[in-house]
Amino acid sequence: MLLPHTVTPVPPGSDDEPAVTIGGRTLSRTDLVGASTAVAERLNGLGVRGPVAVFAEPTLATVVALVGALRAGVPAVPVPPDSGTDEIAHVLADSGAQAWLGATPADPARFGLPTVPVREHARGWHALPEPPAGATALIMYTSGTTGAPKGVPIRREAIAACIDGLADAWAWTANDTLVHGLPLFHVHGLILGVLGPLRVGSPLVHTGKPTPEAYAAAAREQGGTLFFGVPTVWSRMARDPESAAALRDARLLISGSAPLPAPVFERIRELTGHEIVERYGMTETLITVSARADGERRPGWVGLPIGGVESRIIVESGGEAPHDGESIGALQIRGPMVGAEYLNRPDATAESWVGDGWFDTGDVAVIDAGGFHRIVGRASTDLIKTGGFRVGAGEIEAALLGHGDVREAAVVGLPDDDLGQRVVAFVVADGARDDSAASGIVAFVGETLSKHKRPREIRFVDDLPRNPMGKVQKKQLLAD
Ligand code: MLC
Ligand code: AMP
Repeated sequence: MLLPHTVTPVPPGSDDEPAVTIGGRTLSRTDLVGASTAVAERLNGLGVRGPVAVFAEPTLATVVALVGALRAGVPAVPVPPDSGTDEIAHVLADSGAQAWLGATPADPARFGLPTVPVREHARGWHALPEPPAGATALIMYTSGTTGAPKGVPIRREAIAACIDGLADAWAWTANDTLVHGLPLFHVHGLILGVLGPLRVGSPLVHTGKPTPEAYAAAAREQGGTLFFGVPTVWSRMARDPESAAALRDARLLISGSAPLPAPVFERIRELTGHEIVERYGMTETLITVSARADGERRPGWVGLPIGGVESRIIVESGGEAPHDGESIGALQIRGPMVGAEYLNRPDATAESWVGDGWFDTGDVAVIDAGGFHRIVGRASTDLIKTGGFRVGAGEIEAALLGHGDVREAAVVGLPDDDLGQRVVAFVVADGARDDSAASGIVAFVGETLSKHKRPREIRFVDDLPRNPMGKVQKKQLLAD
C-alpha cells in the first residue's frame, strides 16, 4: 500500500497509468511512487522531522514534494507562491518550518532556511512505514478577521475522511479523470484537487490556470469527467458558450469555496446540460456538506452533510434552530474531517471550537426539513471571499498602515459579478490622492502580503465614518 490514509494504493496492472498531468507533463503512478519515495528517503536520511515549507507553484515538482513529505510523515506547509515577504516570514516562523522542500522564493537566504532539493527524476524503492492516522499531514494558513493568517494542522485521517465522504457523495471512482486549475496551497486545489485523485485513483489533469478554454481543451483532449471550480471559474465559463459546450460529456461539474450565484447555475445548465453540484467547507473543517451525484441540486443551497458529519444551527439565545428551511443561525459542524485547533493560538481556538468537537464556522445558515443546507452569509463583514480566496480585512488594513502615506484605512468586500466580492480599501492619505498614488499603495500590499490580497480599488476619503467609540462603521462603507 502506498499511503492508506492519504493516497490510494497502486491498483495492480495500472502502475503506468497517468497519475498527475500539469503543464502538459505527466507522472505515472510508478513515477510518482518512485519520486516521492526518493523525497521521503532524503528527508529521513537528513533527519528532518519538523514541518517543511513547500513553495506551492502549480508544478509536478510541487506534487512530488508534497507527496514525499506525506509519505515521510513530515508535515508540509504549502506557501502561496505569490506571497509577499512579511507573509512568508510569518508562515515560516509560526509553523516552525525547518527547511524548504523543493522550489523556493527568489533569494531564499533572506528567510534563513536550508533547502532540501526535490528531483522529479530520482527514484527510491524503500517500503515506507505508514505514519499514525492522527499525525499532522499539512499545516494550512488561512485568514481571520484580524491579524496575520492562522495555521490549521490537518490530520491524515481527516484528509482521508473528507475525500472518502466526497467520493461517496459524488460517486467518484478511478474511472473519472479530474480536471481543475486551482492553486495548490488551499484545501480546494490541494486536498480535494491533488490528494483526492491520488486516493481515489483517478488521474488528475491540472490546467495551470482555471480558464474556460483550458477546461474545454481538457474535456476534449484528455477525457476529463469531473471538473472543479470556484464560482468565478463557473461564471467565466457561463460567459463563454463555446468552451462550456465542450463540457457536455462531463460526468459532474462541482463548485465550492464561495457561494455560486443562482444565475450562473442556470446558465451553465443551459449551456452544458449539467446542474452544478455545490459543496461547502473551510480550511478548519475540510469539506463537510455537499449535494450528491444521485440527489437533488438546488441553486443557492449547498446540500447535505457528508459521511460522519453532524451540523447544527445555533440562535442568539444559545439554543438550536429548527430545521425548517427558514430559521437562521450560526452554523456549527462536527465530524472526522474537522480540525482540532489553530496552531499556537489557544485564544482563537477557544473562540471557534466551542466544546465536544463542535466548530463554529462563522457562517450563517439555514437547514431544511430534508437536511439541505443554505449558507446565508458570514457573521462578520471582515472576512472577505474574493475569487474564492479568503482574505481578512484586518490583515490588509495592517499592511496598508505600513505604507508611509496611509494615515487610516478600512477594508471591505463589495459585491462583484466576477469575483463574488472585490477588496476595496477606503484610505485617508497624507500624500497624493491620484491614480498613481493608488497604484503604489496596491503594489505595496502585494509585496507585503499575497498578490491576491491586493485591493482592487483604493478610495481616498477625508475621514472614515466612526461611531462615538471611534470604531469604523463598515456598514456605511458597504452602503456607498
Ligand atoms: C488582480 N490583479 C490585479 C489586482 N488583482 N492587478 C492590480 N491590482 C489588483 N488588486 C491582476 C492579476 O494579477 C491578473 O493579472 C489580472 O488582474 C486578473 O486577475 P483576477 O481577476 O484575479 O483573475 P485571475 O488571475 O484569473 O484569478 C481568478 C481565479 C483566482 C478564479 C483564477 O481567483 C483563483 O485561482 N481562485 C481560487 C481560490 C481558491 O482556490 N480558493 C479555495 C480556498 S479553500 P495577470 O497579469 O496575472 O493575468 C476553501 C475551502 C473550500 O475555500 O470550500 O473549498
Ligand atoms: P477558506 O477558509 O478559504 O477555506 O474559506 C471558507 C469559507 O468559504 C467558508 O467559511 C464559507 O464562508 C465559504 N464557502 C465555502 N464554500 C462555500 C459555498 N459552497 N457556499 C458559500 N460559501 C462557501
